[in-house]
Amino acid sequence: MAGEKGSPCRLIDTTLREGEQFARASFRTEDKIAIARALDAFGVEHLELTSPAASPQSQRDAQRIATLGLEAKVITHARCVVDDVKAAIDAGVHGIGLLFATSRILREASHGRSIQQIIDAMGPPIELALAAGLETRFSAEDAFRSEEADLVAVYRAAERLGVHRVGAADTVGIATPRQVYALFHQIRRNVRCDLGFHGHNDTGCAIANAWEAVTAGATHVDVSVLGIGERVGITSLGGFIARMYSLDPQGVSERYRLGNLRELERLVARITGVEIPFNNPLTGETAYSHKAGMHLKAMLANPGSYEIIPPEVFGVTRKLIVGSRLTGKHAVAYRAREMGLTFGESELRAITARIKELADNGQLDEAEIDKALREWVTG
Ligand code: HCA
Ligand code: CU
Repeated sequence: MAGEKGSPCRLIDTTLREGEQFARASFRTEDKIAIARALDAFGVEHLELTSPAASPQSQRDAQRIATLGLEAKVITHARCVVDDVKAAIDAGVHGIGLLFATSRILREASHGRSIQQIIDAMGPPIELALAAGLETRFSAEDAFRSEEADLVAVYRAAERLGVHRVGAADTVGIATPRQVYALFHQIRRNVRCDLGFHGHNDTGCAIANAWEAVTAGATHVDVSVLGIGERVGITSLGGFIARMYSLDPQGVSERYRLGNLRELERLVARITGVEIPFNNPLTGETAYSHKAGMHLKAMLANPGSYEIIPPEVFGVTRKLIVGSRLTGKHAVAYRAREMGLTFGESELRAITARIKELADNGQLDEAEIDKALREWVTG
């Protein structure tokens, strides 16, 4: 295991960097502090902030967050140029995440440098960051549209300079899990330093891709709360926690304060003015809703039947939807029992049939179900 006990990797939460690039985010200083504290309480290992060189307020905020005394290491993002590194050093952060785009399309559209020119340009900023004692990462932007040989050349050069970590970013969300595994496997064979993955979710693969990176040897994964970031965002903290928890419940429980996830997501949703998606892993409104009669029957016998992660761990509650046309007699009997009513087998069949008939005109909510059951009894 590459990470510390209980986790196969370390989480770099970038809600305050990638997340600030989300269309609806415009964080005030107090928002950033609240988010940083909540992430720290949850237990992420690193917090990544917007480059202090981005704006005067970004510089002041980075300085402020770096001195909050958080357990998490506070790092900033930065272009791979000396002035940006100086701004990060002045902010007093623990580490810096430098990057250069390596794909042809971004080299042409963005910075206009060849691979050799990138290698030449990365020396001074990396050396400055290392000399200042910063934990230093060098990442290739758009790695999955870059030539593998170019990536290896750039990473080897970064490692020779002494970086602590290299990173590969799926900037446009194009990678498949298999491609991520294959590339990370190759990078792992070529450099010995730590290795990070950052992946966008344009095709819905960000969580799977992050996990494949870890499987192939990544030591660090970028996440953000609710996955917020450019376009549709990146690997979400909650989704990635679900992925890891399903594979190692004990380790993940020991490492993170899982009961805090929901409040953390609510905080970021409130600040950015978005709803938590109904199908958000673990905490979405329907994440623990069960409806079909066959499912309800098995759930009543054993909740593990259709839940891989107990909702209590995340402080959320299960919902059994009894009043649909898909319901079954076990579900109806369960609701009746809760109301203190018991029915014999044939009566139960009849009342179930009645509920299905009623629900054909629209799903019954709890009050309507209860009314139907009571009316059945009173005739
Ligand atoms: C960006 C690009 C980035 C960087 C990722 C990284 C990406 O918005 O600056 O630093 O590894 O997706 O490539 O977010
Ligand atoms: Cu990104």
